[in-house]
Amino acid sequence: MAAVLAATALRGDDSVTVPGKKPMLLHNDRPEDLETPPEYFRSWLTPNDAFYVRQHLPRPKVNGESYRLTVNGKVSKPLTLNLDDLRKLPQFEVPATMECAGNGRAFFRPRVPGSQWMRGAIGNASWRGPRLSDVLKLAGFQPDAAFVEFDGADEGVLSTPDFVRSFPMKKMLHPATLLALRMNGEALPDFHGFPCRLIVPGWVGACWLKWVRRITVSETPNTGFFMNPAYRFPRYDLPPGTPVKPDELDMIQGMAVKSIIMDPVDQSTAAAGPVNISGIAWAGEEKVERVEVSTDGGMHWAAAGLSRENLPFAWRLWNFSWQPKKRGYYTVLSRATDSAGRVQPFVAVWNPSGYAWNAVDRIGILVEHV
Ligand SMILES: Nc1nc2c(c(=O)[nH]1)N[C@H]1C(S)=C(S)[C@@H](COP(=O)(O)O)O[C@H]1N2
Ligand SMILES: [Mo]
Repeated sequence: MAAVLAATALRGDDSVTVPGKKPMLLHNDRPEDLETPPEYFRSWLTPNDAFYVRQHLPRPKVNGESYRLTVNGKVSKPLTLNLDDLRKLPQFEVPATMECAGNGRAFFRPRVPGSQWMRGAIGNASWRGPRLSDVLKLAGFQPDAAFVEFDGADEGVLSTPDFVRSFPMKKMLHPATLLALRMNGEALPDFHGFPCRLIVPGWVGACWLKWVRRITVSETPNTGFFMNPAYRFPRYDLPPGTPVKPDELDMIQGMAVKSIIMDPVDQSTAAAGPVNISGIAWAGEEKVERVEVSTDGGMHWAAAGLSRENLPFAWRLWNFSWQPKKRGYYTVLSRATDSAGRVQPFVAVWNPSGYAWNAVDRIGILVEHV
């Protein structure tokens, strides 16, 4: 009985404390999958100790002194680099938002299996380290090789294969694609890939390989589990609840346009006076151009104020001050538009793995006094 109770508590939305982290929402405890609680989305940079954690395999503990990075495959000078070699290359700083492909999975109907992330499998950090392209140049990469494969220090276990993935050369040569050694001014925490992780700005979290220790330039993409069927999206929209043919799936790359409401909390009661509605918005490789808010279920929309900094890859904070005219229950919606003209849809595309949830966000709020 005690075991059953413990398991229930662990799978619920209760917050837990894990060494090195603020209380987080727990989705899995071995290894930890931790969701960021809403209050941390009030700052543009998400603190390292409140940043969400997603790991498929037991977390490796890498020693910085003995760490070696191997660069091989279609290269003229295979390399073995240590941490100092990486630190001596020109360092670049890129603020970028990382979102798990499964963020928002809990909202799909019919439900889909997998971690039931709500709004918080996302964070924005300032990443620093050498450009991947500089490391590839050092190794004399063959420029017509179309893919770069990455393996981290985490290793496969019985039920889960090793986390190995490869990405198109074009994105790997982008000047914002880094091998990050630092996160928000600190060495990368173990949870986030110490000592070295791949930063793929604008692309979903599954591309941001942690604990990188092997980079292989290749002519063909990796074909392991984490390339296919994982992290793929149906090429054609499906009736919700139906299976998909494996050869009708494409790799998920860029993040969708999306906004979420952080304040007020869903199903809360507003204090008297103006109600501050606020949240965040992001758009993968595009810039966020506009966020609109409706306080009447979508009949009328008004523009929210956006934080000034408008970069590709990084989210913007938004807010909207609302004075309700009468008491009652209100449905509040938010929707973002990006620099490519993409608008956050009312309906997210159902898919069997529950990826890329980006429907207009929605909360309910009770106003008792105006
Ligand atoms: N080596 C390795 N890298 C990984 C993963 C992993 O399991 N192993 N998970 C990926 C996924 S699915 C996500 S969403 C992000 C999560 O990064 P974070 O834990 O730093 O938030 O890391 C990615 N990189
Ligand atoms: Mo993820």
